[in-house]
Amino acid sequence: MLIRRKRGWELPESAATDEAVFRNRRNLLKGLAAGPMLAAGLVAPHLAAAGEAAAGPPASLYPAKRNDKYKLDRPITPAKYSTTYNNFYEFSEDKDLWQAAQALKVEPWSIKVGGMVEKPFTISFDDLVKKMGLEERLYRHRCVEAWSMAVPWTGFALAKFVDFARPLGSAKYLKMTTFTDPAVAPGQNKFFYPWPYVEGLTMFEAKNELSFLVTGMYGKPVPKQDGAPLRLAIPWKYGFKSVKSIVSFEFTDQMPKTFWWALQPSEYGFWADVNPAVPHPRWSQATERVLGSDMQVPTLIWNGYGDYVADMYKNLKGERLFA
Ligand SMILES: Nc1nc2c(c(=O)[nH]1)N[C@H]1C(S)=C(S)[C@@H](COP(=O)(O)O)O[C@H]1N2
Ligand SMILES: [Mo]
Repeated sequence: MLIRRKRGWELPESAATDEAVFRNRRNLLKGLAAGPMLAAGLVAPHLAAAGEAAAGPPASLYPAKRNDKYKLDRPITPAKYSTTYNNFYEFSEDKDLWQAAQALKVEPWSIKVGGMVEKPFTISFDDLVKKMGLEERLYRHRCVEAWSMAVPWTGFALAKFVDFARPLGSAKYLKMTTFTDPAVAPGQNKFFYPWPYVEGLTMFEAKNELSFLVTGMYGKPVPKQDGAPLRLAIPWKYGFKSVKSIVSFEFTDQMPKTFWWALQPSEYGFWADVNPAVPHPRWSQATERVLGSDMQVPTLIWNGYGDYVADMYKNLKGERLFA
């Protein structure tokens, strides 16, 4: 008889790492591990506080000017929570992976742009940042596991990057891929995951003004555990669409087989737009836990960004938009 092994992704996050447990574990770590590790010089002191791993030379570009158009309806999540409670399966299925993620080398970092474009090219992260320029935006982030945060991201509009990449008119989707390096990312040795992590958007979505490529967080380069040096922020979709540590952008006319969709199609689809009325097969999406507190707040359709995005979906009613 086949004995089915329980895998990390089969647990709702709330069961996998209850935050109280997580906090206790952190305190334990602080008391037991961090001291000796700091003493041994294994962890830079500034990392021990909030994992503020810096990426690359453009540090001088921070903090970037805030674009005040995008307002929050709640306080900014303190960095000590959003930089120590992460989803990054390349490093771990647990949330306390920020130390493990420091193994990622983000400099130099090159980015491939290809597929249905006028001319494929490779560009360094540093050059790309110089070309695009940076701004800060306050966005909410809603994980499919029913927790949320509110973050000042630094970066540039994905629409601006799309223009720069010069896709062909026949391109329908943008496929984005995370690095592959099992030597630094132990999760990538787990064969049952469909590595590398791939995400995708339709061209309409990619060009929506909210779609944002992130290089920074809290006015500094984005920490490794949060997706350095370049990640996506798509605030109206579940968090797994916001792919981290991107190395490739490919324009295509085929809907990309995204990571979670490939792994568990009955639970995670391509669209994954936030909707409190459509439960996950194993839990409700009606409310969300505010990261860093025990507060539950109602979840909003499109995570509250309907004014910006609802029109894109008017003619897509037949699609499974909300899962
Ligand atoms: N490459 C990669 N990108 C990823 C993930 C991942 O495991 N690997 N997790 C996703 C999920 S489920 C969420 S909620 C966000 C979490 O981002 P954060 O750790 O900065 O909060 O990253 C997304 N991007
Ligand atoms: Mo998530």
